[in-house]
Amino acid sequence: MPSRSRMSLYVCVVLLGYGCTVSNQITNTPRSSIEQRLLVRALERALANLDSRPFKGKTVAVDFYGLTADKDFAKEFFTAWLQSQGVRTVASADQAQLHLKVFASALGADQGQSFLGVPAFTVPLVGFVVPEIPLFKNIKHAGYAEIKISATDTTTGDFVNESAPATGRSAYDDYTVLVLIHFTRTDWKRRPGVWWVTDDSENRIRASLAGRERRFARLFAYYSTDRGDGMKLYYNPQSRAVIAKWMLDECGAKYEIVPIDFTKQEHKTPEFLKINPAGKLPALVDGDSKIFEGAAIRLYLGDKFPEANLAPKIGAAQRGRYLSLMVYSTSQLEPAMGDALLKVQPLPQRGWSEFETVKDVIEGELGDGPYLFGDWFTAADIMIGSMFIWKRMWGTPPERPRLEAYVDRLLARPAAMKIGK
Ligand SMILES: N[C@@H](CCC(=O)N[C@@H](CS)C(=O)NCC(=O)O)C(=O)O
Repeated sequence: MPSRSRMSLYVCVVLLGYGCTVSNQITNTPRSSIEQRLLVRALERALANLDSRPFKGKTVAVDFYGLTADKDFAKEFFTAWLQSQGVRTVASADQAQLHLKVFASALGADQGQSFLGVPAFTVPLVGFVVPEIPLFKNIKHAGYAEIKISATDTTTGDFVNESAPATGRSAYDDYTVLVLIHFTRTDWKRRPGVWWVTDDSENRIRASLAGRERRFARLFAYYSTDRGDGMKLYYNPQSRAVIAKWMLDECGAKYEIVPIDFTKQEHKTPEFLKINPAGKLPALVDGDSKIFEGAAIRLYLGDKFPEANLAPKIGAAQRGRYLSLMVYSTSQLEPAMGDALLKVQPLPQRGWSEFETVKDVIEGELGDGPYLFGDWFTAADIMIGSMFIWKRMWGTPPERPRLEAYVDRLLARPAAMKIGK
């Protein structure tokens, strides 16, 4: 007689064998609270891209047009924003200097879903309903707002100004991941947390996960999403391509390594120069996109893999500081460190500070850490951290203690860059 656990395993196998499905669908639904938040965020971001200066200090009357049920809310929201920008609004066009026609040509939220698992179905004859069992489910919600203002003079009726369309986007994704692990029934133990396991398998799992359960679940999530299949990283283990590889691995990306042999000048062949005209590594090819310069690769991947959460999104308050640190890394830190290691006297006219000053800046940005954005590890840590990791490998005397501790923390990450591998 099969045990209960075996029976349930049989049921799973039978269901998977017959009912497993992968589906992709886009739906439009009445506004859920997620969609409401997405709309408001997209609207805020579109407004942040609008130039209110032509209307500052003026008295305006607003007519708002939108092909959407959310138009009344959007009108009030827009009017409040105008007022916060120092624009006076009045209800009647007679009392206004300008008449603003505001077109919300797009204001909506979409939802896309991909599903891997057993869909809900009714067992024939018995009528028993088996509920949906997701092994993996990825729901992507996206908000979009586009706004354009056309202004006329209320006295003369003359057309005064038309703004360019300002757009805002927002996103919210959620995943369901079911991890099935089968162990023997003997010596079961309940541990706070997640697992029911036997003693020795528990030790093995705990050792390999070591507090990274969330990361483990994320790996499963990526399994069914776009992990960049088909991307190619042109690579040599003795080059800056190891930093690009670190970023790809932190993203959970799927990619192919194309080895480049420097001794055979493979990075100067006509084919490679079509990918990177500078004839250097790293270079990344993603479909029709060819990306060269390490910083560009990190920026590209940070945006391509929003699930990996390695970059503040466009429109987020931290985005500006993030971009600054990304660029600072190659335009100041790298050449300043190069000067120091090669004992070259830096010239301020060349656009970067001397290494000690750069270290002051980075220590200041790091603060109490552990990363440049506090607890949040981002691509900026890969950019800046990789330089100090590389410096340590160069074999120079230890850096300032705070920077050394930062390097230790970064090297403890499983995906951290490995020179020579
Ligand atoms: N700023 C470039 C530097 C690229 C670079 O200098 N790469 C070196 C390897 S670390 C290279 O390909 N050197 C070979 C050569 O220039 O011939 C980047 O970050 O991508």
